[in-house]
Amino acid sequence: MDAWRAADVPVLPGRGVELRLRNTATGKLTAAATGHKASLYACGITPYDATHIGHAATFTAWDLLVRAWLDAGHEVTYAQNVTDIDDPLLERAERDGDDWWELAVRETERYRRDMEALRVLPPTYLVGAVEALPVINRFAERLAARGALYDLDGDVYFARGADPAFGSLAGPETACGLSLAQLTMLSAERGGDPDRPGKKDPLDAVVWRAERPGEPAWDSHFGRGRPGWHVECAAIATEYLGAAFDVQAGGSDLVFPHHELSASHARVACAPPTPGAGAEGHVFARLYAHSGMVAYQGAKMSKSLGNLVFVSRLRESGVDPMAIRLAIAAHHYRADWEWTDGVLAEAESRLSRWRAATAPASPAAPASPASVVSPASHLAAAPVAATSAGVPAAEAVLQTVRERLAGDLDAPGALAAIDAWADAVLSAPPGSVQPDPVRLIRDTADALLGVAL
Ligand code: 5CA
Ligand code: ZN
Repeated sequence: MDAWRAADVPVLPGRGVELRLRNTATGKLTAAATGHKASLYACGITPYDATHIGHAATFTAWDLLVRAWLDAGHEVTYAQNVTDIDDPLLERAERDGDDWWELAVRETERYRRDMEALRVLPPTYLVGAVEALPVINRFAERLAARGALYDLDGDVYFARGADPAFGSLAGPETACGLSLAQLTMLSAERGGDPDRPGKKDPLDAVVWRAERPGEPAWDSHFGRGRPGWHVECAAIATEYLGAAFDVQAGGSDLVFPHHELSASHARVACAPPTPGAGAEGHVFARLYAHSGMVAYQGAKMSKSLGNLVFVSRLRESGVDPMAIRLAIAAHHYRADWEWTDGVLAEAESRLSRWRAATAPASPAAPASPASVVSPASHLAAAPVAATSAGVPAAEAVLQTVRERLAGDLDAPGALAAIDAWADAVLSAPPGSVQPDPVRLIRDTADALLGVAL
């Protein structure tokens, strides 16, 4: 399906620093790409109640990743799905007396507009589950050919016992270190059915769900029905990125069972000697990146609880999308945090200071009377060379921003470097900063943080 229009990305002088990310499976900082080509699969939305700030935080985190890769000279291939057929979507359509497909189309479009407004660069491939049904079916047939599937009253399950490496993302031996009991509990909470009688193992997952009365269904090798959730991402990721790729990304609520099962499906379906499996034998992602959960009013922002703050509503009420981006970037992508009016006010204050400092006739008076963010703490975090007027050199600011982002996407550290520059400019004598450094700071904020000033 169509993605959305890409914002222009200014080309920065020099070359970006190689990005390292914390791999959820190992807990270690790891090079996000190993060659010239870099590939990312990010789990996309289930199109109802999108785009809330939690979604926006997750997708802007992957946008920082893509921007860091581009800045370091990589050729980036980025695939993202849209889960436009699944239980939660059908349940919401049923609850509201809506047509499920109209709901999906409408919400996907809202998501596109929000991403564009936030200057999130579009994926190379935005792929809906429904349009990918032939891809998903081919993939599921490969699982069947490897003897990994079994039938339970017409539903088709993946036997996790078919994958000796099951648990290598979240299981007891990983940095997550989750016990079997914990994995089972998470599976029940997040769309699995560990208690269904007749399953070979509680953690086995549905690959093809037989048609139910009143539900949409499509023909397949397994009869009429619809695909499971994990097989959707396993099939789309390997179709568009190959059997082995660099990064699989999503919110921390997807670590288990979704990402574990997607990888497990892929290991079985694409096990070597499949052409395209990684040189070192790995299949699916080399690295798993997970973003923290954004809360609102004391609980994780979620469609099921309904405690949502929508990007579209904020925009309609006159909030600048760049302030939304800055509010998100003020938190490390792996942190859990809470959206409040104060978080937004702080971001609006930062945006007006940055704009005042980079205005054509800078330095100008800041638009807001007082900075909510303490400049002193940020000055300490930005060890950059200074010009004679005490303003850090723009090239040094760029270097600091690059280094902060390259170290596990430390966006708050990157903001601090620009804060230090902006605060110094705003307190320097008028006319002491030349247009070229101002332009470089604007380009830095735009190219690396997606913030147009
Ligand atoms: N379609 C599936 C993935 S294949 C899905 O999880 N859809 S979603 O709409 O529920 O979420 C889309 C992305 O936003 C996922 O990466 C999810 O982890 C992330 N997300 C959902 N809620 C939050 C939240 N409150 N904070 C941060 N990220 C969130
Ligand atoms: Zn997914």
